[in-house]
Amino acid sequence: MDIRKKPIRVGMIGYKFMGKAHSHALRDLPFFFEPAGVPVLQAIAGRDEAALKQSAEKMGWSSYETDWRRLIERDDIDLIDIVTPNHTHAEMAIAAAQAGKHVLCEKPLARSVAEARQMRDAVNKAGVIHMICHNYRFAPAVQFAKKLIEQGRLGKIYHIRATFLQDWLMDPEFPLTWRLRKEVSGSGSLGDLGAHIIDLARFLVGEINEVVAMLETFVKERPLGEMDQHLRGRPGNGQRAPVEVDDAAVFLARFDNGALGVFEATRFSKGNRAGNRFEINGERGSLRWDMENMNNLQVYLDGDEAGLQGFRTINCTEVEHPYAAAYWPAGHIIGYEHTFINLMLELCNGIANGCNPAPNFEDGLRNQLVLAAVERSDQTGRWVKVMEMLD
Ligand code: SOE
Repeated sequence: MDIRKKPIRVGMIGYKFMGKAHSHALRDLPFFFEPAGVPVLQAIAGRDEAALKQSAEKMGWSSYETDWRRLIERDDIDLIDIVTPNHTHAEMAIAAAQAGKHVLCEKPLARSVAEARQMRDAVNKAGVIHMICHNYRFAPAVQFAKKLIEQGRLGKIYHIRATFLQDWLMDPEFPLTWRLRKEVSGSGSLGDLGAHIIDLARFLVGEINEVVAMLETFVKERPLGEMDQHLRGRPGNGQRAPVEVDDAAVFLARFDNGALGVFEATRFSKGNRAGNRFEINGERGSLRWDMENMNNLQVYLDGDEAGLQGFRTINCTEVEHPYAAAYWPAGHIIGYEHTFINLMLELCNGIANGCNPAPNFEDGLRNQLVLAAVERSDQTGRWVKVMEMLD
């Protein structure tokens, strides 16, 4: 490590799917970029010692703790990275902030507005740097879309249509994984997938003012068990329990700037594995992005001669595209894992330079307010103002 650079000693709580994505990003960050602060993979925490030891060795962590509280108490840790299920986020993030650690937290920030607010207040009170892991913002094509919008190339924005479509939970015999247990996850597809497209919409279009929504749970009961997207874990044990969260969330939104949004987050969209897509229409142009083809941005801009008008595909791997120059020569694409590296760059620079990156806990809270408004609208059958949810 370059000794002129500030080391950022990381303690990560959790070590599974997101643990792998974060560990990889932290390790690869100084390989591709010159961050002002260089992450040091100091320790991970989890409960199962054998699995923890194996993961620490495989992912390159120097040590481990079987109690996350002990990790937070250690004075050789600067940043706590939370990659555990949603019900643990608030307690861990608040304890980390109170111990003076910077905090990175997986999405959704919390299970409720009340928890998210306490988390936001705790990091503000402690004066630590905080960030929420909405990684899709950091795809070069999404950042380039933001640049085009900010440059005014699309003019006034009228519409966003955003979806996050999956199908891995459609089998009614798929067990009641933690993502389907309300007390653990807070909500279903809404918080898991909807939170991502709400973040993209807030980033690209602006604040959502009000929503009207429908939630649906297609499979009302599932066997008890715990499995992940790769079908690893414990299959159902025969005993069944009710599903208390949504399988699908569909809502309309009106933005503060007058734009209209149509959102769909579902786990019941056969054939769609990670259909995280948006289309934005402005007065002078339109943009389209699809995560499964994440290097490309489809761009339509007024000005082309009649007969040649249409969407063009920009492969966002040129030096002009955000983050792209740090990787490979133009045309040599990057993937899902690189969105996390780009996010870690902003976090480590933020910590080293003492300025808070985005999206942070303030964004996490704003996102949570939209999630809550969607739920309230589904329950009441009326339009709900996002700010109503702060009361
Ligand atoms: C599962 O539905 C999941 O892994 C989400 O939890 C992630 O946030 C999303 O990026 C992919 O799908």
